Amino acid sequence: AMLSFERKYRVRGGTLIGGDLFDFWVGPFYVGFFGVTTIFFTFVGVALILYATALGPTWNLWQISINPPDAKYGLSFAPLTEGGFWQLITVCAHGAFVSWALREVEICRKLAIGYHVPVAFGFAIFAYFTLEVIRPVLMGSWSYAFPYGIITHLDWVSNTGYQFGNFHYNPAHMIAITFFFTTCLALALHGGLILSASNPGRGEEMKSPEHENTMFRDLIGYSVGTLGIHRVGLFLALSAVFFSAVCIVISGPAWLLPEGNAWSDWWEWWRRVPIWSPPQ
Ligand code: BCL
Ligand code: UQ2
Repeated sequence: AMLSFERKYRVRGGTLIGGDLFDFWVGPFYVGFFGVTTIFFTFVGVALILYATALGPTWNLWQISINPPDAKYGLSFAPLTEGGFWQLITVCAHGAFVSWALREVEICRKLAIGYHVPVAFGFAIFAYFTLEVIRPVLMGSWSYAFPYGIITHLDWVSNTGYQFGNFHYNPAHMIAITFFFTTCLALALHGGLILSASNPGRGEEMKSPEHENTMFRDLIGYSVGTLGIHRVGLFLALSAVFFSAVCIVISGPAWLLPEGNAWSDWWEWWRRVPIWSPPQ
């Protein structure tokens, strides 16, 4: 059922492609050209996963894995059962994610709102693209990409992590994690603050943003403001994902890593800072 206020937002136009052809809704969902392509890539991708699994050794959900090609195939096409399925599924995944983002764009255009949501989702797609395409291409082989499996992708993370000494010493990984944790801090503060003002006791009135501002002015002498906290939040979250992409793309393509490929050794420059290590 359509909510009473929804009708006036269900306007024609704003499509990027296809004109009015797919400009309609199915129940609550906007369809659009990119809704059709999202369904297409998702359907083909999932069908390929099921087919590759059927040819594989197990239906145990935890053990299913569709692996990228062996290093010997470099950046070329591999036979289906030797990584070819992984390659086709990866194409479908990118198709589905980008279609989803473009469908968000069309909805934003219809509503005449900003593109913040698709831009934000674009950061997630960028992280995935970095893992599965940019880094393997820079390293010369699809074999460096992560496999599609529950346990096996964890094994990949673990192996890749230890391949570079100890990933905790990767400076971009440190920054990414710090942004993830700070995002949680910001959302806990924000969620807590909003609920504290909007859950009045029985018979009392809901409190205003002035109360929200004052809570933090009293506490730390500063309030970032009701709009500001959302800017801070989006910045923190996007930075977390961006530095994640950085941390993995600098692990392998050997621009920054010292001899031996251990991130712990990268910090040698810090030990040599002249303040505590004066030149002899
Ligand atoms: Mg680490 C990566 C945290 C320890 C090795 N690590 C990451 C980062 C993040 C992190 C900063 C992953 C987030 C990300 O990229 O999102 N690591 C982290 C923390 C610790 C930690 C907090 C900790 O110890 C407390 N890491 C370690 C240890 C190493 C290690 C020391 C292993 C031994 N870590 C690695 C390696 C990697 C990370 C290797 C990475 O490659 C990874 C990274 O940086 O990747 C970029 C980005 C988000 C995405 C990629 C998701 C994209 C989503 C797409 C676009 C949409 C999907 C839709 C979906 C299919 C739909 C599903 C439908 C529904 C089910 C219905
Ligand atoms: C705030 C404010 C909100 C908020 C929050 C704050 C009235 C409803 C949470 C407080 C936020 C601060 C001080 C910034 C925190 C920064 C980081 C990096 C965690 O002032 O305005 O609006 O929700």
